[in-house]
Amino acid sequence: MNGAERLVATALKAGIEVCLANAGTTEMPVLVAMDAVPGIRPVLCLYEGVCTGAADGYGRMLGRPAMVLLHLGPGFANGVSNLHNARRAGSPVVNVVGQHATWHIEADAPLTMDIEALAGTVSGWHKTSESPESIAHDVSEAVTTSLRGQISTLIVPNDYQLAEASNGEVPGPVPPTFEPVDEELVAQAAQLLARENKAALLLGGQGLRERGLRAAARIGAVTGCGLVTPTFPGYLERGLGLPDVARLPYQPEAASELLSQYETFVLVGAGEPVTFFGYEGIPSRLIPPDRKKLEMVTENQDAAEALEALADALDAPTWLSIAGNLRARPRAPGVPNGELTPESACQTIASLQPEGAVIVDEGLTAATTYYPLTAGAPPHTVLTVTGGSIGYGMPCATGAAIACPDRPVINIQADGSAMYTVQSLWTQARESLDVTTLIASNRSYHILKLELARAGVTDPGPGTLSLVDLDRPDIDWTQIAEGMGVPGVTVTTAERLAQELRKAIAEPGPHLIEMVLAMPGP
Ligand SMILES: Cc1ncc(C[n+]2csc(CCOP(=O)(O)OP(=O)(O)O)c2C)c(N)n1
Ligand SMILES: [Mg+2]
Repeated sequence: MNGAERLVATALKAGIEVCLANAGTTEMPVLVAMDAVPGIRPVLCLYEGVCTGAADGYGRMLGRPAMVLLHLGPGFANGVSNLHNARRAGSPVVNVVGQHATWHIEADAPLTMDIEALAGTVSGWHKTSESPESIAHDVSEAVTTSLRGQISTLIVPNDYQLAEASNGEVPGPVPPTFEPVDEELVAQAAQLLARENKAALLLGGQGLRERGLRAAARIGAVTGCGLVTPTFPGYLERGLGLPDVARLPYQPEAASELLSQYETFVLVGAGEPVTFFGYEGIPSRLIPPDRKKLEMVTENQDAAEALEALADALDAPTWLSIAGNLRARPRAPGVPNGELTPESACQTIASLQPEGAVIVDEGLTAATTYYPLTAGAPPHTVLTVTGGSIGYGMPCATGAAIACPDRPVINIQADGSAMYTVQSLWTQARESLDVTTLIASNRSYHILKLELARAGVTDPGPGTLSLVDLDRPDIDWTQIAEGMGVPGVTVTTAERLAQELRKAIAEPGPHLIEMVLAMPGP
């Protein structure tokens, strides 16, 4: 076997099932190895940000990595934005980046770049293979380290991919184990929550998956504490049968208001909430300094285990004794009629989303009212733009659909952000992925208009407007979709949206619905 074949064989043995690729000459041996060592599903993405965003969605859904194959430094650079979101989501991702042949690097050929430096900005582990023989161990280590919920990047020189590599046995990946939770902190948190009736649990990581949420619900039942998630959770399970976790609003005033009702905060898997930007006169940290705060887990501890220990320490009622109440919530109000606005669009989606849906939310301003409507929706999963780096939604939906082919994926997608990685549609069509993309077509970077108004620019000039409006020309979403093999349709009323959404959910394969939104006047 050559180095590239060893690479693929080791990845396969380590449980890699999918390779999201946009390769070039330096990765050619790996492309050939896909046939020499079959078993990994190769998926072509037409931009590296699609590869990395899809790997993020895949990793969030399954808790294990897809492999991303990228071309040298420039290819990696194109993928960094969505690797940034993946890092913030704690997604396991394994990048394999081709490097020039070792003897060619000194020639400083056009594509030569400091790949290690780039990799360091987003990777928890990165390495350049030092020989053809080391590739197998390197791949194994890359998978193992990614399973801690981080990005691993392996850079493999082209000559090592081509050279014969020994066929020695390769260790499989070692699944990570969490460190045990700190019993002293569990006892302190239990004491705080038992005597403080204005307390909140700030949940993140495993705390937002079913096991953690059940324990959080038990804690809520015995102490009356609030349950809160950061503004952009990586992965959150929600709906009937699960506790309703309040999501911190994006706007700092609204976030402060939500938090101001609590005197005490127990952080379990979430960091301390901060404002998105530095706004003059508003503190960066949203929890006022005089409130009590207790951080229960480190990155190496399991938030779900900590929540269970806390529930037990509080003698909380069993899950079975409270689960019935959580299944009795009413669904969102029914499908509205008339003009399509951000609010009526959200209501329609919340009313129709089926059980098991994966909601990829990059709806930005159009989706502000969506989340609160879904506490009583059938059980579903929500993925959000963890790192605030836009252009994540369509790739992430693509990866989630590859990971979970039996679940309908609904991508609530703002129009400006959609244009960053719109090539995702082509991969969705080619792979027959069950993704419904709902374009929130407000034909602007609306959030920037809101931020301008906040900054006191209430009457922006034509130069400013030309940089935040997406008109002249209007983007033709149905043509874009059709051009990439995805059936597309435009709707302007809530009832038409309902009709098309029902149809898209019922039919297999990808669909795109442009929701032309009526926006309030200036
Ligand atoms: C990679 C990246 N580039 C730029 C931005 C700045 N930015 C934040 S939101 C936004 C525009 C959002 O417009 P759209 O997606 O249409 O959502 P809307 O505001 O209309 O709801 C931009 C450019 C960003 N967050 N990330
Ligand atoms: Mg927009």
